This record gives sequence, structure tokens and C-alpha cells, in this order.
Amino acid sequence: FSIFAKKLSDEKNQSQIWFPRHISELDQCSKCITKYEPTTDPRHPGHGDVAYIARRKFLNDQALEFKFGDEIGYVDYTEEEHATWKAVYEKLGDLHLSHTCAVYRQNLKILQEEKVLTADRIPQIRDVNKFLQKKTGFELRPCSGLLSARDFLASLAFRVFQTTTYLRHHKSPHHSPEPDLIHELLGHVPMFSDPLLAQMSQDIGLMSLGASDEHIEKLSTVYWFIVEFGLCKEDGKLKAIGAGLLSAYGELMHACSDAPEHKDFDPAVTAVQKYEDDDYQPLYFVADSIHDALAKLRKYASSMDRPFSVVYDPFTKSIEAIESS
Ligand code: NLE
Ligand code: FE2
Repeated sequence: FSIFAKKLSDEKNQSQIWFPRHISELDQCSKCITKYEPTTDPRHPGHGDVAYIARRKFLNDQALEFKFGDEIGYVDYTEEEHATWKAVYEKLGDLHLSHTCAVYRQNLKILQEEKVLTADRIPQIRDVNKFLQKKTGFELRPCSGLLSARDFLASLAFRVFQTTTYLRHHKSPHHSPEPDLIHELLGHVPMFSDPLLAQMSQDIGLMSLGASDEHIEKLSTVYWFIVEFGLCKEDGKLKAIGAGLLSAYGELMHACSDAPEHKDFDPAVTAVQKYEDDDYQPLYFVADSIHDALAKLRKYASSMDRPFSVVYDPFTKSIEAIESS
């Protein structure tokens, strides 16, 4: 028995699953998974649209070049892309006031007042990061598509959010089964501006470091149901906290209506629930509040056994693994 936590010895480190120890090592966490690509999937609205496919590849290739420490370049979005952004932004307008949680509404308002989000122009990631740094220290890092759950969650441990830079196809602006820049900006950014939600996302990230594949699967399912598709109750009404709802007009209405099933958020139950990644969810989890969801998640974390715990040092942006005694 020792009252001092020991650092993991190098020998032990080698038998462990690799994970990034410093924010710069996220450069090794950017490998993409091919799924739902307009080049190969006939269900994709951009399937067969040569110009869209080329544009998407150009933006993805640029994102892939990004390395830790680089300044994020300004992207010259096309008028068509600005128009898609505007269509989504304006259509969501009133629904954002009636169907979203207070945290979202407050932060959206600040983002609009500070002109970080405006209807006419797609915001630049570099400018959004200035705002987020001031609010919670979160930062968006360009990535070139879907990442493995392990890499994606590891980034969250450092308050880094891997962000797609291409836009959804203009033919279907109001729902996209895959993430795109509009979803990242309208769904995630206002929520990452909130200290509790930022902490919750980082906690899920920290829990994932060096975890078994089975635990990664569970954590990514919890992430899916709370950070992407979570609801909460406010004044007896269902309100969205999940980014996947906040950026999709139809599903936002659907989720808060009586049509789908609603269950209380309980991480242990949520972690093994099957989900839909092509269409609207048939089932949503409802938290009492973001605060309550965070408390439940922290309790759940203590039930996930790992032979070590991790400590994040925000000054050096690094992780220390502490062997359990
Ligand atoms: N359904 C969301 C949208 O249309 O913006 C994207 C969800 C990504 C997981
Ligand atoms: Fe997302």
C-alpha cells in the first residue's frame, strides 16, 4: 500500500495500448475511415456530382496536411457553400429558440452578438477558435473525414475537437447522416462554449485513453447518445443538447416530439444501446440537466476498470498515467 501514486514504468507502458501523452501527438490520430462517401455510396446526395466530389477532396486534402502548431488557414468558400450554410442557419432560426436547451440558446446569442456566427458567411475555424479559447479552452482541429472512435475520443481528452471542413451537399441541407462543417459549427461550437459540456466531452476523452476496444465501443456509444443526440428537460419540456440535433431541422423537431421513444439517461444502459447512423434516431436519452449528465458520467467512469488513471495537465497540455496501487 502506498499513498503515493506511481508513474507507469516504461516497461508497463509498452504492454499498454498506445495513446497520445501530449497534444502534439494528436498528429498521429488523424487517420480516416471510409464510410458514406459520395464517390462510392449511391445514397449520398453528392453521388455522381463531380464538382462536389472534387471540392470535398480538395478541402479534405488540405485538412490532412494540418499539423500541431500550424496556423489554421482561411478557407475561400464558394458562393454555393455560403448559400447552403445560410439556408441551414435561417431555417433553424426559430426552432433554435424553442427546441434547444438554455445553454445552447445563451451561447448562440453570444456567438451571434460577437459576429462569430452570421447568416451570410461561413465562419472561419481560426476565428471560432479564438472564441472557444476564451470560453472553455476547446479548439477545433481540421480533419479530413470520419476518424476511428479511439482517435476521435483521444482528441477530446486534450479539449481538441476533430472538425470536418467540407460541407453537406446543397441538395439536402436540412439533414446529413455524416458530420460536416455546418454540423460542427451550429451543433458543437455553442455547446463546447459551455464549461460543463466541455468538461463532459473531455471526461469521455480521458476515460478512453488506453481503454480496451470494448470500452471504446461503450464510450463512443455514450458520446453518441449524449453529446450528439442527447435531450434534457427544461420546465417539463424536452430540449436538445446534442449537436446532431442542433444542426438538423427535421430531426430536432422529431426528437422533441412524441414520435420517438425517450429513456432516462443512464450511462451504463446508454453504453450498450444500439443506434441508427443513417437516419433519425428511434430512441433518445433524456438527462435531467447537463450537470446531472456529467455527475452520472463521472460515477460511471469509476466503474470502468483500467489498471491506471490519467491526469490532464492543462498548462503543458499533457497526460500523466498513474498506476493504480
Ligand atoms: N444529423 C446532423 C446534421 O444533419 O447536421 C449530423 C450528425 C452527425 C453525427
Ligand atoms: Fe458531431
